Amino acid sequence: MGNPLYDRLFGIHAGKDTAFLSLADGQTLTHAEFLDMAARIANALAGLELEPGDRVAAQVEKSPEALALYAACVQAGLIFLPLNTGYTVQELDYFIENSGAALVICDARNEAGLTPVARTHKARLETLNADGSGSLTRRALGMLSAFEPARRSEDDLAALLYTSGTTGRSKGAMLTQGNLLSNAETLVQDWRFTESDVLLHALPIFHTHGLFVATNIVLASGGSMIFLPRFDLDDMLRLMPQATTMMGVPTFYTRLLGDDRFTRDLSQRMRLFISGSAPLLAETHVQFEDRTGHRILERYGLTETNMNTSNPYDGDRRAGTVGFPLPSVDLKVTHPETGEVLPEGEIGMIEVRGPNVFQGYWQMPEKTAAELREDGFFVTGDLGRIDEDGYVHIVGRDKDLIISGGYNIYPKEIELLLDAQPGVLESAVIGVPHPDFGETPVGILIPEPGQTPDITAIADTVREALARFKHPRQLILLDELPRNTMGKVQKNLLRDRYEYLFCEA
Ligand code: MLC
Ligand code: AMP
Repeated sequence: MGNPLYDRLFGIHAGKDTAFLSLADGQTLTHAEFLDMAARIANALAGLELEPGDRVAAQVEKSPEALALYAACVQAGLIFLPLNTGYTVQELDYFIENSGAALVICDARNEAGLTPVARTHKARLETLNADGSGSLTRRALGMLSAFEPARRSEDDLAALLYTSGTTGRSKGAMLTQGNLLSNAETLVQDWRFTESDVLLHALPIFHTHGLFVATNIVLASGGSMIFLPRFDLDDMLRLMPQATTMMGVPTFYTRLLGDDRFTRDLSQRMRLFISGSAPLLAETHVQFEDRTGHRILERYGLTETNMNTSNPYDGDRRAGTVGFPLPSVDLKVTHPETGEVLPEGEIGMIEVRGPNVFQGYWQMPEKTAAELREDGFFVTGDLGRIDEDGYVHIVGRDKDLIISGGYNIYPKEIELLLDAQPGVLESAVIGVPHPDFGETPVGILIPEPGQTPDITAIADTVREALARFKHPRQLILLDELPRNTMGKVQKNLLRDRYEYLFCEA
C-alpha cells in the first residue's frame, strides 16, 4: 500500500542531486536536500507524539522549510492545514478549534498571541519563521534525515483547507491523497510539464493554487521552481528569463503589463503562462498577447475540487472562457433550483464530479449534504454556460462572494461583524471593481434611528478581527438598503451605484 502521495510526488526524487528550488538570492536546493529537510521535520513531528490522521495547522511564511513541512506531513500521514498568513488571532482561534488541530505552527512574532489559543484548544505550539529558523527546525536539526513514510491509501485525508461559507463560518474541505494526486497527474499531462520546466512561483503556498496546482505539478513532473516569498515585480522581471512557466492570479498579469520593463524579450524562454483563481479580463488576455506573443492559458478550479477545466495547451485558448472539462472531470450546467441539466448554451449552476472532488466539509454533514450530491456531483456555486464548441464560460456566482487579488472574501462574515457595532442597524458588503485586485469590498452601514456610528472606531474593530485583505476599502453610511418586494437586499443596485469608487478617471 505504501503512501501514494509521498511515493509519487516526493519519494521518486530520493537521492537525486537535481535542482528543485532556487531562491530569490540565488541559493538552490536539490531534490535530495529538500527530502532530507522534510524527513528531519517528519522525525521532529513524530517526536511530538503526533499520530497519522492528526491535524497540523500552519500559519507560516513561504520558505523552503514551510514547503518541507507539507512534505513532512504527507510522509508522516498527518493532515496538513495551511492558513493564510494574514489571519488574525481571532480568525485562527476558530480554525484551531474547529479542526481539533494537535499542533499549531506559527511565526515567532505571533507566538505570544497564539499561546493561549493553543492552550485552550489543547494543541501544541511550535514556531517556524520566514528565514527557516524556529523551534520546529531546531528540533529537526538533531533528527535523522530518513523517515519511513506512514502507510496511507489514496482514500486517506492529506489536507484540510478552509474555505469561507455564505453563512459566515469557514468550512474545512477534506482532500484525500487521491484527490491531490489525480489532479496533479492530469495537469502534468494536460499542460505538458516535464523535468526541464522551471516554474516561476510567486503565489502563496497556503492555498490550492500555489500549493497543489503549482507545487504538486512540479513535483510530479520532476521540474524545478524559482521559489519567491511573494509577488515582487522587480524579482519577477529579473528572474523570468530563467523560467519556462508561470502560474498566477489575474493581478499578476495586470501588474506585469503595467510595467514597461515587461517585454517580449523577457518572456522569450517562457513556454506557458497560466491564470486562475479569479476571472481574467478578456482585455488582459489580448494585451498580454500583443505585448509578449503568448496566449495566457486560463483554467478554473476551487478549493473543494482542485482544477476542473482548462483551456487547451494545443488549440485555441479563448479569452473570457475557462476551456474544457479536464479528462477525468464530468461537468454539467444545471437549473439552480431544480438541479435539472440545462440545454447547451443556457446559463446555470456549474456542477462537477471526478477523482479530484473532495470528501466533504470537516465535521459538517449538513453543509456537505447541501453541496455534494449523493451521485458525487459538487455544486460549485458558480454560474456558467457551455458554448457550442464546448468551452465553459463562468458568467457569475450564485454565492455571495468577492474575489480580491485571488483571495475569497465572504460578505456575510464582514456583515456579521459590522451589524454588531454600536449604532449600526444593519449592513451590506459589496464587491466593486478595483484596477489591481479585480474586486474589492465596500461596506454600507445603516445607522440605528437617531444614531451616528463612529466609522473610525468600526474600522479599528474590523482591523482587529479580520485579515487585512478582507477589510472594506471604504465604509459608507446610507439611510436604508435597497430591497425588493420580498425584502431581499438588492446588492446589484448597490454595486451599480458604487462601481465607480476605485475606477481610474
Ligand atoms: C494583499 N493585500 C490585499 C491582497 N493581498 N488586499 C486585498 N486583496 C488581496 N489579494 C493587502 C496587503 O496586506 C496590503 O495592505 C495591501 O493590500 C497592498 O498590498 P500589496 O503589497 O499591493 O499586495 P501584495 O502583497 O503584492 O499581494 C497582492 C497579491 C497577493 C495579488 C500578489 O494577494 C497574492 O499573491 N494573491 C494570490 C492569492 C491566491 O493564491 N489565490 C489562490 C486561491 S486558490 P496594506 O495595509 O499594507 O495596504 C483558488 C482556487 C483556484 O482560488 O482556482 O486557484
Ligand atoms: P476558492 O474557494 O478560493 O478555491 O475559490 C474558488 C472560486 O474562484 C471559484 O468558485 C470561482 O468563483 C473562482 N475562480 C477560480 N478560477 C476562476 C476563473 N478562471 N475564472 C473565474 N472564476 C474563477
